[in-house]
Amino acid sequence: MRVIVDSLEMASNVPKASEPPKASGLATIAAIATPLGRGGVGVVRLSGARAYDIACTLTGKSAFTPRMASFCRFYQADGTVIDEGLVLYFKGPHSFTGEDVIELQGHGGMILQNQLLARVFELGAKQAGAGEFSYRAFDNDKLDLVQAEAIADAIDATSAAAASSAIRSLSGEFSKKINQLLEQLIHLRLHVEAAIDFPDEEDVDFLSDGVIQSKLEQTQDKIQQVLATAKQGQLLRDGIHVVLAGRPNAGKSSLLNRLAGQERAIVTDVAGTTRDTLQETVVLNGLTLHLTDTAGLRETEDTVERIGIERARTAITQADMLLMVYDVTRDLEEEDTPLQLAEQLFGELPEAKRLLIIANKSDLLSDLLDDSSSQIHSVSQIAIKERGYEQVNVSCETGAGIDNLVEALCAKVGFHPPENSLIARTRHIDALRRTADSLAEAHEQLTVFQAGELVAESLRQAQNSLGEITGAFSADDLLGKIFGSFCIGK
Ligand SMILES: Nc1nc2c(ncn2[C@@H]2O[C@H](COP(=O)(O)OP(=O)(O)OP(=O)(O)O)[C@@H](O)[C@H]2O)c(=O)[nH]1
Ligand SMILES: [Mg+2]
Repeated sequence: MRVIVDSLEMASNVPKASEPPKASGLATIAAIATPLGRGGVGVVRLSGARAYDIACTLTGKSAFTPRMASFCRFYQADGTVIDEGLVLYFKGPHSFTGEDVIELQGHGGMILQNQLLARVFELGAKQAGAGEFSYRAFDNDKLDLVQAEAIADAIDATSAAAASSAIRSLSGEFSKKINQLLEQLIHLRLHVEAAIDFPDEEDVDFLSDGVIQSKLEQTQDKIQQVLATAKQGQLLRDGIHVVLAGRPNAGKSSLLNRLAGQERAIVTDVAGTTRDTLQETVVLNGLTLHLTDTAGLRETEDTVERIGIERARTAITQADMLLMVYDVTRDLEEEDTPLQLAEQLFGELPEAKRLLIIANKSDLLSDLLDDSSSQIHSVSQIAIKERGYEQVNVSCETGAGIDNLVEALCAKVGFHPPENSLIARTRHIDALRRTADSLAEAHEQLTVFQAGELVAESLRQAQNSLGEITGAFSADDLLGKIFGSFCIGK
């Protein structure tokens, strides 16, 4: 990029538009594209048919060269200078949105940026809505839906792995997989339609000669592969909600602090220390964990503690994963098995895939090994394993076992991101599942009933569901939902 410093033009602040306004139904939009606050540089971005003229009037320059940076002053209508900085011009369709785009790179300060934006509005631009730049890029076929979503996901990424996966999706890797599948489906549909239109051609029954069935099965396999990749991508993007629950004094807050690597929650030996729920997000082994520490579960007359326990119960019902923390010394003394304890605490035993039993204070266990508690321990361990549950022994005091806990957590949710993972959303998984369901239906209609018309219909539905992912068949309300969650200026 070359910086053109045109001092002569800088000196002249006579508003001058160099090109006639282009006809366009869409307003020219503008927004501050960088976070508002103190910063070296702040960017106001414009897109639309009038962006170029607005930049000319704002700077008093008569022309900008596409893809070159020009150093300019930005003027108010009365000729006073608002700020100075670079103007970048991307001529449509060779721009992010596909329209003419101007970027005004001034100084990053709230007052300056707002003054610049207000001036741009005065010259005819309109405030951009959330995600409106990206929507225009989508509308002008510069991006498909998966890529547009990947922009928002890259911005919001909470881990390095999520960010690089989002960038891979943005570069079109995920879309390519979906498009290859769509192509495969379209071929399959053509075969089926031909078999319906030309039954028993040359004594061959296309529906039952096995070719369509094997192509269909190949497509089903591919969908399952993409679904597996997408599930990893969704875990990468969204992480999981983990609730730490248990009796008072079990060490829940100590565990939160251990996992967070800082003294986030108050820890004391007073039972009932934690009253309210407390959230902390951490990234461990590449997986984002949204942790919630809760009040210890017990009967109490204390009003504040009771409200805390109610909140704990709400958090428990909403968790992807429950860590039931128990004090291994105390519960062994009471001859209480961890599964009985979990049942008592949660009303019923949660599903095995949602529960991880954390035996805390294992550093104190050695003092107990000469009594019967070690026996109880191993008996309860067998019961836990037999019923598909898992227990991890930790010491929040020493940090022992914490790595095993994180590994067990990743294994439980099936998180093992491949080297080149791609970011994905619940929406994509839902569409892939519906595609897989329609293909399964098609398979049944083909192999059990040889019902060509119904096979064709199921394949059509499969294609529609799959097409939703990249936006080939997306409804307007879905688009509104997707772009509405973007930040302004993107
Ligand atoms: N020896 C030992 N003590 C621990 C361990 N973990 C926690 N403690 C102690 O146990 C006590 C209770 O710990 P907390 O983390 O406050 O327990 P909690 O489950 O959050 O308790 P409430 O907030 O009251 O429900 C504190 O004195 C901790 O120092 C551990 O692994 N080993
Ligand atoms: Mg606590």
